[in-house]
Parts: sequence; structure tokens; C-alpha cells
Amino acid sequence: MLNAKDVLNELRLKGFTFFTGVPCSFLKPFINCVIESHDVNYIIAPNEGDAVSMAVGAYLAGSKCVVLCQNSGLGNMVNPMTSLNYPFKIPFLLFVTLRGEIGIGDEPQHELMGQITSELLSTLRIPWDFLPSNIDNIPNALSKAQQNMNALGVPFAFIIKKGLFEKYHSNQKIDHSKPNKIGQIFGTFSVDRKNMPRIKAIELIKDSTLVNDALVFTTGKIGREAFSLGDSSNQIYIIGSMGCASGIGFGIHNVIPKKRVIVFDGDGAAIMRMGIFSVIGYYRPKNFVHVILDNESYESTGGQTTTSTTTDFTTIAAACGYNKCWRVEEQEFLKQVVPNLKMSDGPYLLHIKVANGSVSPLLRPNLSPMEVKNRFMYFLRNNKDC
Ligand SMILES: Cc1ncc(C[n+]2csc(CCOP(=O)(O)OP(=O)(O)O)c2C)c(N)n1
Repeated sequence: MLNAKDVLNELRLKGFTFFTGVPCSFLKPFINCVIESHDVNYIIAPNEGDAVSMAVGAYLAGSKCVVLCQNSGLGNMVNPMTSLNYPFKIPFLLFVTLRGEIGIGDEPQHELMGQITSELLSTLRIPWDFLPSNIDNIPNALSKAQQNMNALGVPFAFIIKKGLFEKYHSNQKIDHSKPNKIGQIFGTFSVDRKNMPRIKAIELIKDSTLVNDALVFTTGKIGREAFSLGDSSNQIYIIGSMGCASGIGFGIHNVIPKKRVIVFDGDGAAIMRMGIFSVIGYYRPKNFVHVILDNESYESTGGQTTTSTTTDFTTIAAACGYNKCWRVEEQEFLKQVVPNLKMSDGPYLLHIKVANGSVSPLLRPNLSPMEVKNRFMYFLRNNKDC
């Protein structure tokens, strides 16, 4: 059996300091120990996919990350692991439990996943092993995992069987002292509005940024429009992993909180992973700007309608705890709003109604995802304190 503190200590010695995930009872002693160890960072994830996106952001900002989850949550990770970690070559350590292991007797909802956990990891081309049950074997196992991650640039998974960890005495209490503060909302949308071109909105915000700001663009045409306006090392164009840009941006901010991070999201993408609003509102990152460019459609895939016409992102974000939220439809109002985003009293949300359609010709980043990532990581490493 393993002692949670001993395992965490071995991880610390190997430099793993950023933890996130969704709990599983098989991991209870270890997760509780991580949460209560204040020299490492544990971020509560709304789902396992967002845990991956936050770990990716933290990795970009220079942290070594561990994602903790139940095997039932593996499905929630498949999209970012295939379309984000794989093309950008971003590793993390995954601790995944084995509910439903053949022969142990478990609840019916775990039966199938218990049979296919290792197969699923192999299908995802994620090297894996069982976490050793003897602490003496943990350092070597971690070294092997690290070598794999270095060589392949993909996650490495440790499968965790029932009863692997000894009981851990937890003192955790839910903290009700944190105020449930509802943010301020500014601006309104008119019924007969004429939405501004999306590229104009991106341009106005980009023009107001400083060279040290980190800009994260969601998948699809938003990133391509940003690239068309001008490329630079403080910009990362996310591909695939729809909805993950906000989690990635939050992960970056979490590791280097002085840095202003601006996420450019689409309405479809924001709706896909709305759980992250609750996380951002809970942790209240002060230099975090979440821009939603709302064309009321999935424009990148042909302009099909989203459900955003009846979704008020500012009310949702404010209710989750974003500090200041704006509804913007006029370019003049956008110009007035952008200076407010530098006041370090975020998180901020900018819900901008933009016209459907994109600029023509629309360029594509002429760098590979790995080149964009390496350049962006270099930028973050050399601009940590501003
Ligand atoms: C998980 C996932 N589902 C579907 C897609 C296909 N897809 C790529 S971009 C896109 C539309 C994104 O819509 P939105 O965020 O509103 O941005 P817009 O295209 O309107 O700029 C879709 C559906 C994807 N990349 N990933």
C-alpha cells in the first residue's frame, strides 16, 4: 500500500507542482493530501476535459502537471488529448483509477470502462503502467514516465487499482467565508443592432494590448482572423479542442498571475465548455480577460445557428463570480471598454455581438502547432513578471 504523503513527496522531488482533476473514491487519500498540501497547486476542475485544458495552460507557463481522475472521466478527456495534446506535443502525468476492474465486483456503470481502460489508453497512444504498490518502486516508475513524456511529448498514465492508498486523515472543510460575489454588468444589446465585423472586434482589442500580454485564440476562424491581422510570439492559435481556450488561458494565468491573459472565444466554443465559467469565477484571476465573439453561429463549420441568441453570457459569468462583464455591440463602446481591462480587478468578460462571416482571404498560421507552442512558451518564460 502507498502512503499519500510519500507519493506526493516523490512527485514534488520530480518537480510536479500543478495538480487538477475530478475526484474518485479510489484516489480519495491522495487527492485530499494534494489539496491540503499548500506547497503544490490543486485546481478544482469542472470535468476531466477542462482538467486537461488547465494542465495544458499550466504546462505552457512552465509547470509540470498531474491530472487526477476516475476512469469514467477518460471519455471527457478524449477530445483535448487527441486534438490538443497530440498535435502540440504537450505531456502531463495522468493518475486514472480502475473502477470496474474485472474480478473485484463494482457498480454496473463501471463494468465496461473497467474492461477497456488500458485498451482505451493504448488506442489514444498514451503509454501507461500500473502505479506500483511499493513506495520504493515509485521513483523509478516516475523516471520512466518522465522519459516517455520527454521522448513522445504526450501524457503518461498510471492506472490506480482499488485500495492502493492507505487511509489519509483529512481536515478539509468547505470554506463558506469566500463571498458569493456577483459581478457588475455594463451595456445592453439593442433589438435592431448591426453587429460589427468580427475581425474589427479582434483588431480593436489587439490594438489595445501590450507586448507582454498573452493572447489565446480559440479553434476555427477566430484564430485565423487573428493571424491575418498579424502574427507574434505572444499569440497562440488553438486547434481542435473546441471550448478549451478558456481553460488553457486560466491555466497559464494560474501559474503566472501577473501576466494578463486574454482569451478570444467563440459563442459555440464557450457554450461547449461552460463549466469553466464557474471555475474562473471561483478562483477570480485578476488579470484574466475572457472575450466571447458571438456571431450566433458555428461560422467555422458553415454558419449553423448556435443557441447563443437566448444565452446571456454576461449574466452567467457575473453570477459565477467574474468581476466585471460587458455587453458590447458598438465599436465606439468597445474602444471605451478596453482600457478597463488593464485594471487588474478581473476576471473580466466581454460579450461582443459580431456579424456572421469572416474576412477574405482568410490566412492560416504558417507555423506548425509545435512551432507556435515553442515560440509561445519561450515568450512566457522570458516575460513572467509583466
Ligand atoms: C469537440 C469539437 N466539436 C466540433 C468541432 C468542429 N468545429 C470546429 S470550429 C467549430 C465552430 C466553432 O463555433 P464558434 O465557437 O461559435 O466560433 P465561430 O466558428 O463562429 O467563429 C466547430 C463546430 C471541433 N473542432 N471540436
